[in-house]
Amino acid sequence: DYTNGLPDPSKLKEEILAKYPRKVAKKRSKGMVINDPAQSQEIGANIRTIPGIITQRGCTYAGCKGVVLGPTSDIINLVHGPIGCSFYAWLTRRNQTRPAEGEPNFMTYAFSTDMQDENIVFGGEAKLKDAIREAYDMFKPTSIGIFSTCPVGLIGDDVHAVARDMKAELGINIFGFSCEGYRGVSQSAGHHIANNGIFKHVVGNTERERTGKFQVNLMGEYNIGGDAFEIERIFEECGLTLLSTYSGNSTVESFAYSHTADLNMVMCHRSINYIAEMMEEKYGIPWIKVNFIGADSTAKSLRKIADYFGDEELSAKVEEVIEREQLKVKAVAAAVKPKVEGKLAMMFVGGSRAHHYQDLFTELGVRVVSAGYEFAHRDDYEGREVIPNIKIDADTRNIEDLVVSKDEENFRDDLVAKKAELEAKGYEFKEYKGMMPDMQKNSLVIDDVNHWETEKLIEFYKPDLFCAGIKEKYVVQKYGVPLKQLHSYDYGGPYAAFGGAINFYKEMERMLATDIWKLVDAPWKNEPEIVGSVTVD
Ligand code: CFM
Ligand code: HCA
Repeated sequence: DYTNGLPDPSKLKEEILAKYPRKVAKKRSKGMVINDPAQSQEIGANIRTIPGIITQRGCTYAGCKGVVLGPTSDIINLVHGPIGCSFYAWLTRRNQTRPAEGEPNFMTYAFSTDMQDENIVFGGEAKLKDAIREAYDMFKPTSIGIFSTCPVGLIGDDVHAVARDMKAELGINIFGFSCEGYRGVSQSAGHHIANNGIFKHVVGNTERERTGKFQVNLMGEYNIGGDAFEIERIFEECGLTLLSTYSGNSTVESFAYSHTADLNMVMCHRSINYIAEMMEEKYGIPWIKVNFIGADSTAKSLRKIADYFGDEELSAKVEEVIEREQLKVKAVAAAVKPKVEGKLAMMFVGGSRAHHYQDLFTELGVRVVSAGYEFAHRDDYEGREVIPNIKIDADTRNIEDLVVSKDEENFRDDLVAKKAELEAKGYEFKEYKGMMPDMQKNSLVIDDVNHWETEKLIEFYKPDLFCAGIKEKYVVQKYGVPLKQLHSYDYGGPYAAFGGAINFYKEMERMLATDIWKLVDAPWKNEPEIVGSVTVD
């Protein structure tokens, strides 16, 4: 309970809301919840940002091109639009890849049609076709994805028709995404569009002979700062065969045969769950939730995977790896914890990490006083329900019992309503837990936090650490509060799995066990306006 020794967050909420016009205050009020894990609370999430508010959110194009398809090395991701959308998305997400010997890596390039005024006026389809031909001639890729930016949607270029024509002309896989930035309320819409496109155009295109006893896909692990490399190491040591990762250190080639896996493991709450659900429905591959952020969560997830397969040898191997790794992890935690315990942290990140990274802080005894997502949906906050772990008939692949509403808003309610019915038929149920049930009473949960609220939070809590992204970093640091980027990890990482936990603890020691930040004075306190002068020789 954070009331103990900490100011009452309802005062802060009141103060923030008092500044807004009445209608805005009403809307923002729903997005700010004083947490009580014992209650079933609702939060306003996945709601359009009010114009004029400085949000952290990104756009649909960012979610589709940058997030989901971005970390895939063997596809040419061609942006159809003016050059800015390409240039500003070029290598800004810190995902890494290690292509196999002789395999291409197109991730370091920025491919764009570089539309000009005349293409906006007269249409850009011809230019797009030329760009595809040029990219094909130069790089001979096996697939090309086309990403629509806002102007493309406004002028009505048909990227899907172009993709079909060019696929016929060149004989490689070419597909388009209507992921114009303005669609939806955030990058979340872009994830969904990307999922649908990959499922339709890639998944199931090839078959593959079995290469391991336990074949798995890892979904929602994007290899930021090399996270996937550490997870891959652990899987290998446990004897799990990783067919494909969506999409960190990944290839379109592996997406194409990923439907031959035995199990999908879903890590990110909000970017790839759609493919997991579609694969379950079409191919009968069950999915479970996992989390490899935090050493204890990693151990828990490995045990969950072993339990799923119910194989003694695998379980023994998993226990061996956990024991060996935890020995190293616990030694570092024991050294760092006394130096950082009791410090206050807050985190506002994406649609998943603001939840998962709390496990690392718990391991160090750091208190998370406030947290929120940029674009997550209500489930990712409130989720306390369990959803069925469907046992699918291997022969008939019969999953008819699962057919519930496909309407995303009602999906979970329908599942819950069906729970008793399904239980009676022998289905097992699995956990799908959001952030709120995992957070302390009276912590402040805020969706789509904005610039003004961030300032108020800092003044109110005077946190020892703020976790967010590049847009917040320098403003927060000028307040004398260190900011750790949980999107890019700044220059650090990996932070996933056991080796990652050790790196994170050490980073927290560097950032929290020092008073240097308290010496920083916001420059605008003394000098609200900086007047510069330029001398030209
Ligand atoms: Fe999933 Fe991600 Fe996240 Fe996300 Fe993102 Fe990201 Fe993120 Mo930045 S896929 S929701 S859209 S875990 S890019 S790797 S860090 S906001 S919390
Ligand atoms: C995105 C990508 C981003 C941005 C990170 C940041 C990422 O949303 O388009 O704002 O620092 O992780 O790279 O989330």
